[in-house]
Amino acid sequence: MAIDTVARPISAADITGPGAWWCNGCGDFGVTAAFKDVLLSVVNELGVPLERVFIVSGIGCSSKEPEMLRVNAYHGQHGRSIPVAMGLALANPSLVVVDFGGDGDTYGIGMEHFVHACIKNVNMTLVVMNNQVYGLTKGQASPTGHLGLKTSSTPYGKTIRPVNPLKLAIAAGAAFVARGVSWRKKELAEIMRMAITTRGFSLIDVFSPCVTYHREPGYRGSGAIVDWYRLNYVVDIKEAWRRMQEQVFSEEERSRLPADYDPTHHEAALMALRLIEEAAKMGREVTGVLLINESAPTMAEALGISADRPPALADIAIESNLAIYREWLAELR
Ligand SMILES: Cc1ncc(C[n+]2csc(CCOP(=O)(O)OP(=O)(O)O)c2C)c(N)n1
Ligand code: SF4
Ligand SMILES: [Mg+2]
Repeated sequence: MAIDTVARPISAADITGPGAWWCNGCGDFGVTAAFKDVLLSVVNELGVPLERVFIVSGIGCSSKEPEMLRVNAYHGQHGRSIPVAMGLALANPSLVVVDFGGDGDTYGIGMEHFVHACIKNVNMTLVVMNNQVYGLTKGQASPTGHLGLKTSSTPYGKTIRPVNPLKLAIAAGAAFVARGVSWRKKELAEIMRMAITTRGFSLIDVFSPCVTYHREPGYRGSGAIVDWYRLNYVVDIKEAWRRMQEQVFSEEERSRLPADYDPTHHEAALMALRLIEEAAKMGREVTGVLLINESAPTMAEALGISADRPPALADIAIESNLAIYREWLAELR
């Protein structure tokens, strides 16, 4: 979809798309609502023209995000949205590139792209709507499905341990690593704003419940799955730091670490990884902003690509470049 410049300020109606076929109560509605708020503030407050925002997606329920919005977008193939996003970020570094994926999309078929995007520090934001299942294909367990999760593909409960995308992103050198939840819109929007304004690769893994295929014993009916997450599954990183620091870190370590959890601290990666491990022992997953570290060059910077002379806008016509093309040909002879 190609979007023309619209006069600022823009309203929610300007960025609302035709809508996706999502079940009533799907967590992905919450992710959309948060992102729309962010888009309004990116355009109206930060002054980024709407046509400089580009969103991409793969295939899945979550990947129908472009249909929920009216922005420049590319709805691609299952697991392959990250290479497209990477191409956009390199071809025109002045774009705000946001990729919406699913947990199967990103951490299954698209896993190698995900890890390399972290390592290469592509300047983009990846929002993964993590519901622990393959929603679009009727609810098989995904790589993030927790141990014991019963689905159509794991009728006796999942026995293969889940992937932890936060640990992978931290270890692979992402600039920004966070987890949001779809039912807390304000907090999720704040995380998205921070991710978009961080230079480098940003991962936001969002628990976005599938109300149709994610079932937990004792939690019946739509809305119950949110209760399951709230009561049994998530723990905020700040809270985890307060509650667990004594059991996880030695006195000597605590003496040099901040009193409150700080994602910008130079040892935040270490703190986050150890708290994730400790929470996992109790069957819990951490949420919140875990890491912000803008010290590494982005992929575009490492390649010498600048926003002032974006490759996408370079004039490569033969007539305009005849002299240099002749020079190159002469070198090859
Ligand atoms: C190459 C390829 N393999 C498999 C599929 C089938 N397929 C479509 S969506 C999907 C999984 C979707 O799960 P997820 O990425 O978690 O998104 P959700 O629907 O849960 O939001 C699969 C396996 C496909 N479309 N293309
Ligand atoms: S199947 Fe699940 S993920 Fe897909 S729209 Fe319905 S609730 Fe959402
Ligand atoms: Mg999924």
